[in-house]
Amino acid sequence: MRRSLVIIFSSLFSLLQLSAGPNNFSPQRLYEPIVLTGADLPQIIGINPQEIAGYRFSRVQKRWTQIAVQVDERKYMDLSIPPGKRKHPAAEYVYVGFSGGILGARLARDDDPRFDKDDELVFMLEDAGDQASASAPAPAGADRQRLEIAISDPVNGAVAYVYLFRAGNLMRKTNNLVYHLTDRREHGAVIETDFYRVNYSRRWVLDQIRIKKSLRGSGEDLIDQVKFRAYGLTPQPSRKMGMFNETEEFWSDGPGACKFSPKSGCSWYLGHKVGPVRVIRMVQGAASGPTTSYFAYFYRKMFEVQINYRVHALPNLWFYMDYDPELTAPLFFDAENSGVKIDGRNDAVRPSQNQNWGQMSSAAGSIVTWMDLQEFLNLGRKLRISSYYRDDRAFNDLTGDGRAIGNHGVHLTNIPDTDKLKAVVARFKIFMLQANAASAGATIARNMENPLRIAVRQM
Ligand SMILES: [Ca+2]
Ligand SMILES: [Ca+2]
Ligand SMILES: [Ca+2]
Ligand SMILES: [Ca+2]
Repeated sequence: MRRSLVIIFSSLFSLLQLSAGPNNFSPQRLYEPIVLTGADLPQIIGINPQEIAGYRFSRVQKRWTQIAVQVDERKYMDLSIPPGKRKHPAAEYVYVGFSGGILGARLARDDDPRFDKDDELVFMLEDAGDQASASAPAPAGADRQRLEIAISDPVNGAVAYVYLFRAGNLMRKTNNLVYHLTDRREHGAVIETDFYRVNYSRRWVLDQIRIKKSLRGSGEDLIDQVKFRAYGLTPQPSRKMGMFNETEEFWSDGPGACKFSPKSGCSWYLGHKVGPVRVIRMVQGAASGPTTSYFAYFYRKMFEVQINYRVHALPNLWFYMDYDPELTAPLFFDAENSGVKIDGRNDAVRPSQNQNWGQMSSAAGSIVTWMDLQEFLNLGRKLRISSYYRDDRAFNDLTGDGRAIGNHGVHLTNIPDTDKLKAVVARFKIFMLQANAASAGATIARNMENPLRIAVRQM
């Protein structure tokens, strides 16, 4: 008995060794995309993006399987307000090939229609496979030459491989991604993958996150809104404006008047792109920060928001999650607190020195938020970032449902003037987890701090 168990274990072990593929990465790692620029892939600069095809190899089956690969062409553009006048200077890499949007034809195509050094190539780590020997014949319809991309995890040493081939007339593999514009004036939209669905009711207002049954969620909406506050959490007396603060709704088109955008609004829509691997959505402007931009990237089981921040000096800024009051027994976790009841009654949470992750787990699904505010920290010693937590059904911050449910995020104070050509870049990522997930934020934060390593080799 014992002997046969040993045999089973050792043959399992050799199978595991044979499949060096994505099985050896942590489940949280497999949420990540691999984003490479042309500068990372000089071997394929100059080829037509339509001709790039990606494959994984199975050593057990001795077989290639095509995977979804996306090329997003980019160009560096002047986005100053007013255009060319440099009162609010800005220049940014923007994605081209967008439909609609205020920049119109300027975003229609890249200056160089081939794959160039600032264009991005994207695929999912989850789709990677085993290493193929140089003598393995190319897949049908592809050139013999190939580019081997080895992806390794510095946290646990796992390795997996993706191969790029030049192939003219293949059908291309895609993930199932949907972008559906629901409000033309405010650019509301639904974005959907096989595993989750989010809703923007307005340009800056993200007000639904639903985790589907395929990821062991219930499909119910988990959040009230993703919230931003400038000046005060609630309106504060101001000599010029009366009672005043700014919110994610103000940065959409009001209530209140903004004079900065070309259409006298508070922000405007640059466009969106749906590709085989990810959806990109771009918004520019946040009231008196008219060159602040909000880029969002939606992948299979997570999404990422990048804020390019350019604003005059600001005394107070908050960014936080606010949950749906109907969730069943939700719990909050961060680096200092574990299993705090989100029930609309305040909790004695320990402030987190390491404010970069938070988690909400509920019977309808769980999410981990992770933030990178390093470029804000680099702005000098006067600026302070502290963790923000508030669970108080009697507190009304005046957007959404009027209750503070498990609010967690950050409070920045004494932000200096950043209204300059080069933005202060902040990123936050939202990972979708199954119902009642155990605390996973520390693993995710460790992964984010130890990014995957890439080695490229022509064969
Ligand atoms: Ca380009
Ligand atoms: Ca190009
Ligand atoms: Ca509570
Ligand atoms: Ca609320």
